[in-house]
Amino acid sequence: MTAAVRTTCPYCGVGCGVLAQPDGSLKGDPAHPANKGRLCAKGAALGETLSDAGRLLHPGIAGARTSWNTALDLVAARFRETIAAHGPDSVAFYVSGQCLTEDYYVANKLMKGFIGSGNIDTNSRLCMASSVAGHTRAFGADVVPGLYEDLEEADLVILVGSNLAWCHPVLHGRLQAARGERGTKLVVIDPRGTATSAGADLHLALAPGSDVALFAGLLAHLAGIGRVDQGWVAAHTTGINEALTAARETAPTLERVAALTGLSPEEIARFYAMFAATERTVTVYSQGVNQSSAGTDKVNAILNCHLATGRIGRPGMGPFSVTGQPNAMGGREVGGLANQLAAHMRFDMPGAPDRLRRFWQAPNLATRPGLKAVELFEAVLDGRVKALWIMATNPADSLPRAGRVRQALAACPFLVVSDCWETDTTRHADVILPAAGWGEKSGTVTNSERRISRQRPFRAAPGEARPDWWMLAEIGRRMGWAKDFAWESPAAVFREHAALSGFENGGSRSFDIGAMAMLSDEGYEALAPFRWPLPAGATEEGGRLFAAGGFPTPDGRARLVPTPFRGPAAMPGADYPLLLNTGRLRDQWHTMTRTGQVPRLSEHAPVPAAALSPGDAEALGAEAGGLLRLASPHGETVLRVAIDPGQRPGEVFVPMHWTDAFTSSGPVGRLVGAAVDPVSGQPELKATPVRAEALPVRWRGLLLHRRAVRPEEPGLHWSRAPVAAGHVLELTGAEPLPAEIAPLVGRLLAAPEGAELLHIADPARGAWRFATLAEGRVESCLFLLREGSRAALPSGTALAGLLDGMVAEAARPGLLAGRALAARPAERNVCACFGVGIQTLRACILDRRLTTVAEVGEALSAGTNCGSCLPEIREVLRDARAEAAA
Ligand SMILES: Nc1nc2c(c(=O)[nH]1)N[C@H]1C(S)=C(S)[C@@H](COP(=O)(O)OP(=O)(O)OC[C@H]3O[C@@H](n4cnc5c(=O)[nH]c(N)nc54)[C@H](O)[C@@H]3O)O[C@H]1N2
Ligand SMILES: Nc1nc2c(c(=O)[nH]1)N[C@H]1C(S)=C(S)[C@@H](COP(=O)(O)OP(=O)(O)OC[C@H]3O[C@@H](n4cnc5c(=O)[nH]c(N)nc54)[C@H](O)[C@@H]3O)O[C@H]1N2
Ligand code: SF4
Ligand SMILES: [Mo]
Repeated sequence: MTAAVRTTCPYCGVGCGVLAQPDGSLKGDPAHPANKGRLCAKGAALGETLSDAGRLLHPGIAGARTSWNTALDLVAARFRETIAAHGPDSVAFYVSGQCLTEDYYVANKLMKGFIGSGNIDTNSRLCMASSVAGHTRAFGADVVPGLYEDLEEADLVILVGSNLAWCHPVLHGRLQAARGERGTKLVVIDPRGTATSAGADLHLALAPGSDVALFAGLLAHLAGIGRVDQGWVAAHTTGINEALTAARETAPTLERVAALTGLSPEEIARFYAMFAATERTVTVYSQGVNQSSAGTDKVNAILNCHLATGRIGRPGMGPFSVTGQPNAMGGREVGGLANQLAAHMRFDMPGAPDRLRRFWQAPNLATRPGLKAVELFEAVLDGRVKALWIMATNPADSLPRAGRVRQALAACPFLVVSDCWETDTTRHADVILPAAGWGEKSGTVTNSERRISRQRPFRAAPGEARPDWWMLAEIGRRMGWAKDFAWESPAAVFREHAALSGFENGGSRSFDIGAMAMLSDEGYEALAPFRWPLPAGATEEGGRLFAAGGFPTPDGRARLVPTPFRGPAAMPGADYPLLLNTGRLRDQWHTMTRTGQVPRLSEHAPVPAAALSPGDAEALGAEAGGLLRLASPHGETVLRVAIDPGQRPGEVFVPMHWTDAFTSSGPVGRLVGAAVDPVSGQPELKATPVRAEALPVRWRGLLLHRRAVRPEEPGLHWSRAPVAAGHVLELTGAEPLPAEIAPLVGRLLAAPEGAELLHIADPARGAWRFATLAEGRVESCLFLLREGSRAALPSGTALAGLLDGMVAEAARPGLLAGRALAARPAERNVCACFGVGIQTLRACILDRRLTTVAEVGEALSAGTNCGSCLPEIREVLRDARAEAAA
């Protein structure tokens, strides 16, 4: 590589541009409009995920290596046979918002146009389906009307169920910078106190699932004080009376809203007054809204308020659904959900199926929607679906009732999985197809503001890994549709997708990138980020939509939708008295196949923990760092305890990231219920009743190992984090250490044959240290402490150095006592970009009397790169100030 390659970050839907430089380093692309050079901690650590180690390198059948030809022939044959015997609805694809648009287009065309079933669904069902349904109900199509600039040009930004500081850090950084300049007010609506709410002017910690009541109350309030924009509403909408009637029924008074939401009438009144008084208002919403059994109504309750005030599509105003995955939007554009067709066409749109049939010359176009994710896996379990291809998603961890999903995967007569790494899902596959990953494949993604950007390759795919679109096209050809799946490049797929978006469109469908239908291969290579719509002949990229109406409905008007209130599908009761909320942490990405390899990204939160309010922790007798057994009707797990004053009493929060590969706790998805929204089919991932029980801690330990070992000891809780040359596992034992510890130690150290064992035992103090050496290198180290011991464990990072290099003969006696092992308490990283830990930060702030984040940045660089840690730095500053004053 001689010139820098412009590409796009593969993580969140902000869609930041990344420059891969000739020297192999990566940085934010200053020319990309989404990030203008900035990256968050995850984006900045992308370079550390590019190792070939651990990648799937060759196709495999039943665990044995095979050739692409054999694997593809088998997949095509088994799909053909299954369809011949049981019909097209007996097969399915389950794909992902992490597929590129070109991959997605081919998958959808193959399933809906040629196989002839609607059975292609995507993990976007768990993510954006309620927004898609809400947009479609209100606007007539799945369209985000605004732009990122609107967050900077607003006077009031409302974040509903969004932890923007951690989940969309660069956009959050843009918002914070704008607040600094124009004093934008920020309201955060989230049951939990988060890094995002810490910086807000108003945090409404509402009862889980009560958003509809809050926004219905807002609509009724706006009407009550005459803030409805009557002229705009009359010209561009229908349904206001019905929506208002329903809103007034749900929320006749502030007191009623207060009763439903658990907020005080004063807080609610303050929020309503801010909304009513501020023309330039943007309402951003994310998974606290979508992942709910009332998700679609939550979306429409928000959209109703913007439509009623005509605050849409103008600078600094509008509802703004931020997307999670890098190509959540692209997947919706190609129709990757089971209830969509392609290019924003739907089964229920007059003329659409026929138009698509003609465009594709499809022999067998699906005539009705297919199975949505949760139903799809039920159908696999009960045998209706007999052949399934899973691509770029890890449902064994990320679907609700993950235990049941695993039963379905195990029961599936023919399971194909394409991924880049081994996962809890690939373990069940009959055929594994190794996928080219980020930095290796070529195509496009669409971010939250409708901007289409290129992902470009800058390194060779390892082994025989190939891009997903190629695998799908190969299967299409091998199933007998050679000319329909004949593309030779992603550019050719993109042209077809663009042509379809413009085909017989004439302004009837918002998604139109017809201008790209004739793009040359060179043009595709050079394609700069642009926003849709961009119809044939357009000279300017798409901007804000709907300020002057023109909605893609038959009458051109938007719909206000009545949203009667209902709470979560299952509420806490005697058996399951707490409510489980799940979501994201700052430095991990989903099931950790990539971010879980990067030491500095694991430092922010090295172990999965269940966050409890101080009151609940006390009532349960749970202590920070102790163990908690959590159980729901679907499964149970044991996790470490974190005590968080930001937790609402009665609620537990558990991050979604950890899997069986990283912890004995496994995925929290095992506990999560599968109630779905009746309109969108999106599961309620944020509200499952659970019960909790504190477990005693009998001993603690730390295990350093070259290999990613998975101890299986009864009563042992462990979680693993990567370090430079291996892994460090935190161990917590709920059963007493055996009197004879040698067998346990042997199993944990798992040393190779003939390894040398060093040990220091101090049973009187309840402390033991062991190391194994093979060929002059440390293989593993184990530190054990009986509960109550006054000794301390070393920190994982201090230990990590032991895996570096050879250990000289003379150094062996000192190995386990050496300075490297000084019992330094582990320091949690605050700034992942510059590796600044919490102790260092506090010490420096107190020492040098720092008072602002700018001063901290100057002193330590902390917070000066991506800014995702600024909320935490502010908190440390506040605490330090309080301490200094006391
Ligand atoms: N670091 C990081 N960033 C990511 C991802 C990641 O894995 N890691 N994933 C990306 C993806 S795919 C997505 S979809 C986005 C998700 O981004 P977000 O939606 O911001 O993230 P979550 O943590 O899932 O949930 C947001 C908040 O919803 C709150 N919530 C729960 N129930 C309710 C409720 O009833 N009402 C309201 N108002 N709020 C509620 C939760 O307490 C939580 O703080 O993040 C993207 N960005
Ligand atoms: N409890 C709970 N569950 C949740 C959520 C929650 O908040 N709580 N959030 C839900 C949401 S919003 C989402 S988006 C999902 C995410 O859940 P998943 O999609 O299951 O999570 P990922 O870990 O992102 O899985 C992506 C997989 O694709 C692989 N991969 C990466 N690049 C490629 C590629 O180019 N090709 C192929 N073939 N594979 C690739 C990765 O190695 C990884 O195994 O989780 C959902 N599940
Ligand atoms: S905010 Fe971070 S994760 Fe999201 S696209 Fe930008 S760099 Fe990637
Ligand atoms: Mo998502």
